[in-house]
Amino acid sequence: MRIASFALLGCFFAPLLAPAENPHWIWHDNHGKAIQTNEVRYFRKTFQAPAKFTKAQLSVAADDEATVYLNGRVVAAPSGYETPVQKDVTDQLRKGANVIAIRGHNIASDVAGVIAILDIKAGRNSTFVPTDTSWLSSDQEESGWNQTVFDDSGWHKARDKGKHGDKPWGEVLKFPKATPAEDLTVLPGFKVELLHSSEIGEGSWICMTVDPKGRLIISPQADDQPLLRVSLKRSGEVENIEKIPAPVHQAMGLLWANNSLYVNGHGPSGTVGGSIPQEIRGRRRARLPRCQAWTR
Ligand SMILES: [Ca+2]
Repeated sequence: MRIASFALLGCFFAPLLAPAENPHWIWHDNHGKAIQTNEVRYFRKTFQAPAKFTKAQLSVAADDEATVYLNGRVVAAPSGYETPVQKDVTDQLRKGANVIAIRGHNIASDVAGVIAILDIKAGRNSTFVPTDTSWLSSDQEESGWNQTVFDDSGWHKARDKGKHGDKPWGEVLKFPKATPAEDLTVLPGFKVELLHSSEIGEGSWICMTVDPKGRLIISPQADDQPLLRVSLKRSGEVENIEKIPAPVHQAMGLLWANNSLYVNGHGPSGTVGGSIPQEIRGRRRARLPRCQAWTR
């Protein structure tokens, strides 16, 4: 029987945490007073980023909701501890001094907390910034509290409310993993050898084609996520993923033919079908074409 082997591309996040980097739930130290309904508390942590970082991924959850800032810019707003947020924050990270800050809001009950971990990658090495009692907290919103330059001498150490995995929240930051390849059922004559999980910012992959160089052109299922070009090693593992700066998203049809990439997806003027010009396909930072290029 002929066996056709192929790689499958998954659409789920990989687990993020190693035990040594386990973050803790934290909240403001109310010195014995019960946490109140609609209580709002502020948290901040300054840290140094490696000079040559390549990627930064944030995972965060809140009981009951939070706004997360990186160097003063909002990067995430989780709501409900069962629905954590995972976000690529590479663009908001700076070399050297940074500050991550969280405004936590307890909507109901006397149970409250925020939990987060920032994974900063520099090549194969990771530096982690987890929530713990080294974070500072305050019950007052002060001007500049979420900025790097801020006098936090009047703030106090956050109170530990339990490590990641503890009750009542559980392992909220353990994101689902793609199904193991051996668990998939395929048609006779086919075998799944390798399965790749998309990473943060790459979204849920819904459509794929192959270009003449053997690279995969992939569309995530979101209007704010670009098409991706995936280069594979001879072993089938992902070697490189590039964003294609074309103004078309959520492709439900992709085809490479006649030296062009044909797309059926969301364009600037709605759902369209068209071909992507060479300057978009071949360069990473090409000028965007006018809308007309997408509607013919
Ligand atoms: Ca609560």
